[in-house]
Amino acid sequence: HEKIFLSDYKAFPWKVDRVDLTFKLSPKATRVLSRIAFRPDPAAPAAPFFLHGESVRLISAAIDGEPVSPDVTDRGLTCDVPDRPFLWEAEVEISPEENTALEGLYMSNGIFSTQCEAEGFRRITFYPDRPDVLARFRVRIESDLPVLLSNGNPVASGKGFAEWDDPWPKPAYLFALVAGDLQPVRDTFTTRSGREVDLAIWVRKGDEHKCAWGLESLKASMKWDEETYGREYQLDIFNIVAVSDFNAGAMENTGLNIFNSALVLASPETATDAEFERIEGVIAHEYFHNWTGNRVTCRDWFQLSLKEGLTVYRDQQFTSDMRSAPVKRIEDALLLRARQFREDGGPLAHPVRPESFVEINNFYTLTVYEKGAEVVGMLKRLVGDNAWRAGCDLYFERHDGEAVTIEDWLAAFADTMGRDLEQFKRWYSQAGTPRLSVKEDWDGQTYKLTLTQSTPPTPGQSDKLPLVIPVAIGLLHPDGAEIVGTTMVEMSQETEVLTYDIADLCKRQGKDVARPVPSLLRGFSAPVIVEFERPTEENAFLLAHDTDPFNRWEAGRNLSREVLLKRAAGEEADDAHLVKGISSVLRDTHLDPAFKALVLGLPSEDDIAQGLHAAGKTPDPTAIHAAGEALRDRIAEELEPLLAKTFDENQVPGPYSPDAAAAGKRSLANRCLGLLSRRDDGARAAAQYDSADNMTLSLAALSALLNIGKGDAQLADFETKWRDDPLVMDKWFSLQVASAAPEDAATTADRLTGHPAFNWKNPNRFRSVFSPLANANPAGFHDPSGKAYELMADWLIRLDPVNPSIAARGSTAFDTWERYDTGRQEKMRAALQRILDTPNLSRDTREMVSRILG
Ligand code: BAL
Ligand code: ZN
Repeated sequence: HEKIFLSDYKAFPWKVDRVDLTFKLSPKATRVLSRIAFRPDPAAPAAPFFLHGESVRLISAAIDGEPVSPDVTDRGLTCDVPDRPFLWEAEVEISPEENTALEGLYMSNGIFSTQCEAEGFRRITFYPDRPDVLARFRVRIESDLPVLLSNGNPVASGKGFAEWDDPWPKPAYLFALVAGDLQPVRDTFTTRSGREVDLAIWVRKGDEHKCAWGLESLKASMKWDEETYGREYQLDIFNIVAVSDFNAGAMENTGLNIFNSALVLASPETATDAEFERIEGVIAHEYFHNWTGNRVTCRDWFQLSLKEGLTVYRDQQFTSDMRSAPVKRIEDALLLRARQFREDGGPLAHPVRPESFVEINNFYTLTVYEKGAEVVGMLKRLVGDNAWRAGCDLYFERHDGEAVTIEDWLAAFADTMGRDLEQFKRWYSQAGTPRLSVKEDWDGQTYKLTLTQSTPPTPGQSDKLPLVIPVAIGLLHPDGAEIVGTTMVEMSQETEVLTYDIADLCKRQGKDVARPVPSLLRGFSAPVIVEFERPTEENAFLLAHDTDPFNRWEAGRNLSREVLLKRAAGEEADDAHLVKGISSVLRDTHLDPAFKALVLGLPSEDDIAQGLHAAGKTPDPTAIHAAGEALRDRIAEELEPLLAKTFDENQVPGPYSPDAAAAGKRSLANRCLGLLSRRDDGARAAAQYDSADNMTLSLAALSALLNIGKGDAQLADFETKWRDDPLVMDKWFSLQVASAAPEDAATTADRLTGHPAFNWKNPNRFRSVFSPLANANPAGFHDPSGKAYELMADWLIRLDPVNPSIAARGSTAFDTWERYDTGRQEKMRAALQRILDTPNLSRDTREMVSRILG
């Protein structure tokens, strides 16, 4: 399988003026007629005429009405073409029903649906399937199905057909088509220039009551993008379709977003608070792509983060504005550290803009998305709010309707600011998580901080250069007050020394001269790991006094992390500061319940494994799990009355609302419930399960029960109640794997794969068992028996020929093998080798497993 390189980029030698497509839909044999107007592009280098095409059967082709016989391979076709504008016509046949990979046109539960990003359009017809080829699409759909949708505006319809026209040139990856027996739930939005846009979410009959939140979120997103970025929507119609078989979360096709039903359908009875928040964020994300991705798109797939990092950053800003900014920042840092730092520190590490790939589907990663968003956030911190908005405006103005690069993006800011961003650009090309080590010097008068940056080697990149790192720093006086407020230090050298005349500062503020306590990387101002050994007392002090909410939380996290790191390595650790700190936070009436809930959450087991590995130790997942369980027992025992009081005080009366305040209270109460269940034998959880009128409460109660080895009756009740709701049943599957005792995790997952409702070809259901096995139950996945490794490999091998992209993604379960003891390493490598040795393994999985094995 050939590797594709960024450095090999060449423009396509033709422009496409128009694309006319006719679909004669049929599950087994859909005919697609294409009429494409090509025109030579004198600015592009000459090359043979090549159209991508995979799993499409060519019936006939013609140029300007004359039949032609192109050379067809399994990747596309070449053909002799005239040296002037010409009309290409082709008829092909495809089989949506046999398309289990869910790329191109496929069937999901009787609905025809498409997924074309990144390279799915070539499974629909022969086409220059690359994002820098933009064209106007007109689409005719012929079918007896009642609802026939495509991008843009509806222009004609009648019995058995509908026609759509998208006036905005777009790359093929944004093409979409949906046909089926769907019901619309409608609303409208009036744009700031006074145009009325018809909104609809299309669902299967019976799901109409789950659309209100999606529509609210969509309207809020449209308004926010007008107010925050001055970006207005251009079409008269915006459709969202919910489909139950979908590889990813959602897709931003112009005017016709297609969503995994899990990320759009919500009712209080079926979706948790976290899901409401996520749906709001993903609806916003896909909507924001209208400008960052669709109207200004990517020149090639190496530039993926140009649209994804920026759009994630924008959806993070949106959620911060709709909810709590500090809470959102902590949630984003948690995700980044848990998943992106893991990726960046292992065999799959790659830059935000990769330099090569075999299968682009394998690069829809945490690095491209989440680290990409951090890079955008750093850019904003460095240029400041005004230049940020001016730079964005310039970017949109310059490039509307174009396919561009990271260089074009940065040039908009360089030109706005008159500032060179060449060094900053290294964030896009250099992989690995930078370390920021900090040393203090104090002579009784002057306080010095020495910051040193370094980035460890990553596969294919041994030498690293210094980055531009915005480091937000504050200093606290030991009396708890701030003596230096948040200052943004722009680090660009390997080492920077910051000097503070503390004697003078203290005198001017009427304080005793004393060594200050530094609050570093406030607000998580850069995606780096701070290496700074602090006495436990100092973390306790910052947990009580830091004015920066992120670092206040971070200080609490440092306390629990220190205890867990030591205990998981078999060392003694005193947890008195931690318990006292949690107690003070719970008692503090000024703090937001959502924030308190985050402080009550302990670091994940993978986080501790990462920490031990970074310290040169071999993590033992079983010991890490045991340390976490013991610490939860301790906190529950020490703080039982306070937890009970907090639980009682954070009950939310009245009808359910997914707003941030109510969700924050439920989150805190549910954290307390999890701990209290260790003391009351599950009495409160059982009562909550019985009385719950929403999924947030019932699922938390069920989880609390399963975590203490109880809950069989409730689990059975849950199944009876929800057996006809697949999205809720996904939670039922997941929870059992996540909360299984480590030694039972593989057996539980194996048993669940035998459940009659385990439809493994449905990505959500497959993931409902295997994602928690890989991610939520590390001690179970790494059980020394190796049973979970075996099970995972068996299922990835089975899934690969059916859905390669999901199988390839699943293989990341093994990307930490290098961290562990030789016994586990050998078992993991054997599992990976077994996958690699499978005949006809997909390009997707082969690339991933080869990279993981190194
Ligand atoms: N473009 C793929 C789905 C998303 O990131 O929005
Ligand atoms: Zn996106």
